[in-house]
Parts: sequence; structure tokens; C-alpha cells
Amino acid sequence: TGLHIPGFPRIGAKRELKFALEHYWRGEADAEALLAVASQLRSRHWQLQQDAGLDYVSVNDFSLYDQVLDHACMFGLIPERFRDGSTDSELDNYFRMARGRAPSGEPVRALEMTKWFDTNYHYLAPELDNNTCPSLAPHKLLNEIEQARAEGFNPKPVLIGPVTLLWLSRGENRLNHLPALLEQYAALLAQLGAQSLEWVQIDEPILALDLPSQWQQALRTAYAALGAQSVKLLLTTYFGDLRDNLDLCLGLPVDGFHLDALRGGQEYIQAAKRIGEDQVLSVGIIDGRNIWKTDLNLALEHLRPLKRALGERLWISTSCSLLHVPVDLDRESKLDAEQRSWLAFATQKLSELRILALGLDGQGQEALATNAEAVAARRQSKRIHKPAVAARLNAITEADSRRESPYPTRALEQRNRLNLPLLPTTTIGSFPQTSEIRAARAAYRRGDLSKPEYEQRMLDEIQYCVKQQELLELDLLVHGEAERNDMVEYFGEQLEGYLTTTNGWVQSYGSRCVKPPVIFGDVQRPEPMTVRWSAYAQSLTDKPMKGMLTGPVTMLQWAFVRDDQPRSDTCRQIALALHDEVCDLETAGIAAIQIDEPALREGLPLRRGDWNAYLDWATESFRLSASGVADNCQIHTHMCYSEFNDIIEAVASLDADVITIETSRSNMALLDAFEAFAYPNEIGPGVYDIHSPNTPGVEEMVGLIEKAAQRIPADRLWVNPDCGLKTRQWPEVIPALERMVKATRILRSRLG
Ligand code: THG
Ligand code: ZN
Repeated sequence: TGLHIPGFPRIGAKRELKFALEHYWRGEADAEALLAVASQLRSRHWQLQQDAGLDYVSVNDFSLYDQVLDHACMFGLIPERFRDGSTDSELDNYFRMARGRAPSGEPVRALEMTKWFDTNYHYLAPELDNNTCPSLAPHKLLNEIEQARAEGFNPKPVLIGPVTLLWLSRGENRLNHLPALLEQYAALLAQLGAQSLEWVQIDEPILALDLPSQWQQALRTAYAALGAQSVKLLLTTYFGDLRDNLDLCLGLPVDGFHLDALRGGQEYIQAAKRIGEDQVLSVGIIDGRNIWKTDLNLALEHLRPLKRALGERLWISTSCSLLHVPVDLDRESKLDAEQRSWLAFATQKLSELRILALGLDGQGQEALATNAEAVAARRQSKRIHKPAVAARLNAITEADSRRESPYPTRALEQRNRLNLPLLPTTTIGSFPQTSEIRAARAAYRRGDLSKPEYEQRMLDEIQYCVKQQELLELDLLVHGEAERNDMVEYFGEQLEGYLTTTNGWVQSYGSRCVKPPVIFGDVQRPEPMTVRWSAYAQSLTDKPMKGMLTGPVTMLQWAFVRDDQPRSDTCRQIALALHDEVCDLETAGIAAIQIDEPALREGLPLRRGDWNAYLDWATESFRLSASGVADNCQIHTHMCYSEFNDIIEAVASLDADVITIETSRSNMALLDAFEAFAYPNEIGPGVYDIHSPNTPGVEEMVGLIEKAAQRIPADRLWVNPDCGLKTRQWPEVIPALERMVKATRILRSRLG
């Protein structure tokens, strides 16, 4: 039985790669130091795979920034602006493509960053145009293979397949580049074959998507060309079932297939019956997208018949690359024994693979018995099921997710209460997370700062933040969120049914990581979470203070979610907990409450046919959280980097009184969807891009607001930046907001 994984996390159990990268970018370490850390991480991760008894170690799953960018570089898909006149080293040019800057050289527009399928990982989209001319530069891959061999490992290189690579790229008529790209892939595979490598894993995850027929044809063309190479190809799919692409996939002339046995339903069983006698089937039966310990005995029940049918042609694997889970559960010192017994991170999943292989050979009885106990204990744990939560969920009625009156009625009451001017100004919620704030939090975590001292510092930060907003003469204020580490983790720490980790980092993009909390049981709010901070902030000012919450869909989407009930039920439970918080904020005198849902769109299923079912429960959950308040309480929501055209009805069905969105980068083009749909409620299109260090001048903002006012009636228009300000510095934020307020005043006098 072949044992392997499609990929391992590269950030390091202690985020060594993150720190090495950031040292290098700051000029505190040289390239040699960075590359040494990278090399050590690869060795360590290969050693873990070999120690677990895997037959192959994955090579080229490592990346200094992003694996898609690595492929763009390997195949010469490098836009003009990174090719000419640069004196950068190859390494620095790579970082310029990723970040728009490098320790040396001029700044330049980076490649666009976007979501990797439905994960929380972001990749860099290659850009293709008429000047694109694929060429092969495989030294990174070849060096890593050489390193693995020199260190005594058996490498299985991992490649993104040519059709998926084109699909993920930007540019018109991308398929026109396929023939030229295939020549380079063929040349690469020939080189790998000449090195007497046995297997190459070639990933085509787009097989889990709805594919236009020309893209299906492209896959046939591609593998007709590549399948004839001497090196064996393991065509790898993940993240979903293949449905209408299953026949296509199994018909491709490759030497093996990897299927996702978690999200792919029973398709791996069909595949086992249909593959050829000289083809292998890699069954991804351990979840690469979640952190639950696998029920190994159940997995063995599924695998045994396949083993009888396929013998050595059955391979066992994780469903997808382990990039999406934290590295090592052993680094979690604060979890109790029971919680620990439920979980498996990347390193533990390697051991699970080993036990499965032993089990298929009739061995490993002790480990299997221990696993059975752990799985049963989780199922029966008293900490998971809370009858009160179930009862409340069952009692939900249609009215619970509906505001008392429709928007026009609410708007009048809110106008009377809030007494805001035309084009009210506000911000998205967070203000700079200064190094002082982060240092205070770290000291508190270490025990060097007492809880009262820490909380006093946060209150002082809030006071400062409110003062600044008053000086700026903004209209609807926020408290600035100094007390929050992350918009999801912060609430996960306070809700029952969630656990949070101390080191469970997962790469989000480049050197940036998040620690997704784990939803293990019924969710309940033991006590108010934000009320004292918001009430304190409100006590400092006569202007209205906006309460600030993370919405149920985002709380779900950016967490590891329990696998023992539908996600929709878990989402509704979170919504009910947030509902209570919203009501408590209202009782505390907060007149406007923002419930952020940046992850609403990225939660969309990969297949369009599944969208409506998701959007129904997702939008219902939002409304459930928002609908407990009186008409005169104004509900806001915020979404970032969303393409709204295809989900505008769902966005409208949230029925938020005000939505703030990112639009400045698209020069208000995003508003087209809202105009075409005649979006009925209030909108705050962001007038400046907070992700860019240079903010536009007053005239530019006036132009953007005017543009917005051509599409949305001015009495339903707000003025705000396009996202939270926590990544910026106060010296940038103050002048930017000053200009924003000035621009608003100019327009008020023109329109009013
Ligand atoms: N929170 C969570 N998930 C997210 C985002 C978020 N997913 C999507 C998007 N935002 C991802 N963007 C980021 C942006 C910044 C960082 C991570 C993801 C980041 N992380 C710090 C780092 O890696 O240094 C973490 C530092 C810390 O918390 O101590 O800067 O906003 N849940
Ligand atoms: Zn945002």
C-alpha cells in the first residue's frame, strides 16, 4: 500500500518561515539565512513523513511565499513589469511579484491575491497576456529533489497541473496559452523521468468545479500530451466530488488518481471499480481540511474491500494538502486531556496514515483500540451537547429572522434617533493595533501584566481612539477594537462550544497566519462579550457609538467546524448567541450595531447548483443575529473584497440597514451591482483603499463620492474607508480621515 500526502504545511511548528521571511524583508537577515531556514523546514517535514512510514515524501509543496507563484516562475508566466530593467536578485524579484516591493528595487503593483478554492488560503494569480511566452526554469524544484535525495528521502514531486494553473490565472483567452505551456510541462516531466523519479503528483483540483466544455477538453488535450512521459503521473483532485467530471478524470491516460474521500462522497469506490489494471488509486480518507481525529476503524471498513480488490494499487492519503491545518498538536499545552483526545493536526495525521496501513495488514490493534476509545469518548462527551441550545434551535420561527418593520419604517425611526447629517461619516470598526497594544497583550498572556492592568490599558486606548474621532468630527464613532486579537478568535475565546489554541497557526498568505478556533460543541454565550467595551466608549461621547460584532457566517467560515452535525445548524447556534449580544448592546444604549460578514461570499459552495441552499441558511443566520432589536436600532454590516454581482439578492436579503463595502480599488464599479438591482437600503462604499499606504487627496475622494451618488440616492449614502484600519499607523490614519471628512463637507454643500 502506498502511503503519501498531497502536501505538508511549510510555515513551521513555531512559524519559523514567517519570522525568517519578515527578518529578511526588514533587512535584518540576508538571503542565505532565509534559505537556510527554508531548507531546515523541508528536511524536518520530510523526516516527519518518513518517520511515519510514508513511502514518498512530498517535494515542491514548500514555498517561500506561494506555490502558485512558484509555478508562474517555473513556467515563465512573469508579467512584463517584473521582467525589464530590474536589478533585483531573482529572490527579490519573486518577492516583488508577491508583495509589490522587496528589500531592494522600486515598488511595483503586485500580482493579485485571491482565495484558493473555498479555503482560507490566498494565492497569487499569474497574469497572462499576448506577451506571455512560457519557458522552463525548474531549478527550485530540481534543487529540492536533490536535497531530498541527498538526505535519504524518496521524493514525490508535487506540481499544479497545467489546466488548473491556467484556470487560476488572469487574462483573456487563457486557454490559448495551453499548447505552449504543455511543451514546457512535457519538457519538465522528461527531465524528471530522466532523473529516474518514479512518481509525480499533478494537481488538477478544478475537476471539482463546474467546468465549461472547452476546459474539460483542455484537460483531455493536456493529459494526452503529458501521460505518455516516462515518469508516472498521479492525477490529484480534492475539495469536492467530481460529478460530471468523474468520467473525464478516469478517462485521462495517467498512472493513478487521487480522490478526496471526504468531500468526494462515494466516488472513490466507483473509481476503484473502474481504474485500469496498471493504475493506482490514492484514497484521501483522512481529512486535510479539519482537525478532528479520524475514526480509523471506520476508515478501515471502507478501505478493506478496496484493498482486496486493488492490493498494492491502493494508496492511502489525506484528502488534500495539510497546508490547511496546524502543524503539531503536541505544541498545545493549554488544552485539557479530553479536548486533546479529539484532535489531530498535520503531524498527528501522518501517524493516522501509518496506523491505517498497519490495520490493512492486520496489525496495529492497540493503536486502533485506543483510537476507537477516543472517537467514542468524543461522541459521548457531556461537553458537546447542551439540551438548552438544541431546544432553542428547534423553537426558531420565521419571525425570529425578521425585523419588526420593513426598512423604510426603520430608516425613519433611526433618522430621528441618530440625527445624522446627509452623507454620514463612519469607519469600519478597527483602529491601529499599535505595537503598544500588542506588547500589552503579549505581556498579559505571559503573566507579566495583571488582568486589571491589561484591561485598563485597553480602556485607555479606547479613550484615545474616541477622542481622535471627535477631533476628526466623524459622525458615527467606533471604539476601535484595541481589546481584540482577531475578529474571529476573540469571540471564539468567549463562546462556549469553542476552543482556541495557543499555536494552531495556519498560513493565510505569505508570512501571515491565523489561528482558527475549533467549534467542538453546541455554541452558547455564557455572558456578554463586548458590552462593557462599547458602553464605556459610548460613555465618553455624545455622538452615537457603533457596536461591533463578527457575524455568524464568518464565525463559522474562519473556524474548524464540528463534523457531527450540519454546518447550517452550527451557524444558527452561533447566530443565536450573537442575537443575545446584539440585544444586550441595545439595552446598554447602543443605537447602531455592525455585524461583519466578510466571509459570506467565500463560503459559497464550489458548485453553483449548491449556492442557493447555502445562501438560504447563511442569510437566515445573519438575520437571526440581527433581528432582536427595535426598529430604531440601526444594523450595519461590512464585506470586503466581494464580487457582488452574482450574490446581490442574498446581500439584500440580509436586510441590514447599512452595508459598507470595498469599492475604491474598483473606482466604484462594484456599485453597479447595487444600482442594477436597485438595492433598497443604505450603502457606504469605501472611498479609500486602506490596504494601500498612500491615501487619495480630497478631490479624488470628492470624485468617488460623486460617482457613488450617481448610482445611489444621496440620502442612502454613507462615507467611510473601505475596510478596518487595524493594519495602519495613526500618523497615516488621521490625515486620511481628515481628508475624507473634508471631501464629505464639500459634497454636502453641493448636494444639500
Ligand atoms: N481573521 C481571520 N481570518 C481571516 C482574516 C482575519 N481570513 C481572511 C483574511 N482576514 C486573511 N487576512 C489576514 C490578514 C492579516 C493576518 C492574517 C490574515 C495577520 N496575521 C498575524 C500574523 O500572521 O502575523 C497574526 C498575528 C496575531 O494574531 O498575533 O496579520 O482577519 N480569522
Ligand atoms: Zn473589510
